[in-house]
Amino acid sequence: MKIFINKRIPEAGMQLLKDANLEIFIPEHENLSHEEWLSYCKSNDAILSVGGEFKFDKDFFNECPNIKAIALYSVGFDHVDIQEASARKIPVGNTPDVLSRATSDVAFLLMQSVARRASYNFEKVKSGNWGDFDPLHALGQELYGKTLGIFGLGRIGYEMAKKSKAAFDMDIIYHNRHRNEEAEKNLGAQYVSFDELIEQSDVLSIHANFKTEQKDLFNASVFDRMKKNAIFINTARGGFHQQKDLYDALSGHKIWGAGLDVTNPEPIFKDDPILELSNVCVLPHIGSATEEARNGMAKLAAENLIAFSKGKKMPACVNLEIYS
Ligand code: 8YV
Repeated sequence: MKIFINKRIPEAGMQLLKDANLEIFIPEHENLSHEEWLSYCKSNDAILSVGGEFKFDKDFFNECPNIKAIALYSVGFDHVDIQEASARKIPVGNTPDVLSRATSDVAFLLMQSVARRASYNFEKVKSGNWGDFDPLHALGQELYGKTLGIFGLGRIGYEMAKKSKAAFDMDIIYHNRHRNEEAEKNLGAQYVSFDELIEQSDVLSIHANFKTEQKDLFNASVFDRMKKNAIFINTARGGFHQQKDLYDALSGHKIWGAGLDVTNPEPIFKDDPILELSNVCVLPHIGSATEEARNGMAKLAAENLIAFSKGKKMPACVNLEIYS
């Protein structure tokens, strides 16, 4: 089985693939054009796919009939048409669990950074404008006992809720497709409607899997209904928020601030006005960027392909229905 890997991944995963004697192809340069991407997909049997810039849509599957398995180097699979893959019996593996701590750490970091106005203060210091001590200037807000609203309480959301409860004794409310009994039992999390979530949260943090129909779900009408002191955190997918509406809400001080590890579009343009705002903290999609998480992702992606090569079920498969 010939595997195409579009970008180098940590050695922990490469070693597993080599030990399993799988043939690996990695292009010499990493910023592939769409044509190069397609030509490599056509000449290999499986792909270990890093990043979300190339879509696995119907056209892809029609053009690359050789691809028999897809191992994503991500937990998110919004760039894959799962129905199409399943119709062709192509297993799609992802990397859940191993990045939950790292990604929720970034949400937690952003929550505190925004609450304590880290970007604003950091810029002041960098520009040589430390300033005199002023009892009234650059005051942040404390998170103790505040309400954290989680949109999508799965593995990452649970870790975020756990940390916030332990550190700041925050009250956890959540909105999700399913009730999360573990979070209700262990963290006292309370299930609420979407409207209640946006109206009651002091911090609103998104941790759901993104679906196309959720594009711009967090838009002007949502920001208008949030508390004036609310902090909006998105570490999931930029598509969830309408960035112009978020800009208006932030510049008009309709909400306190926002922490983004994902943007819309992504990457964000240097001249995007949102970067000018002092109540925003933007990171370049580094949620899973720890050695531990990336090693775990590399190993799990490799294990998914190794299992496939042996005719076994992928250990982390998004479309398990293909095995029934
Ligand atoms: C990945 C992510 O690093 O797992 C995800 O869904 O967003 C990140 O952890 C990124 O998608 C690169 O593949």
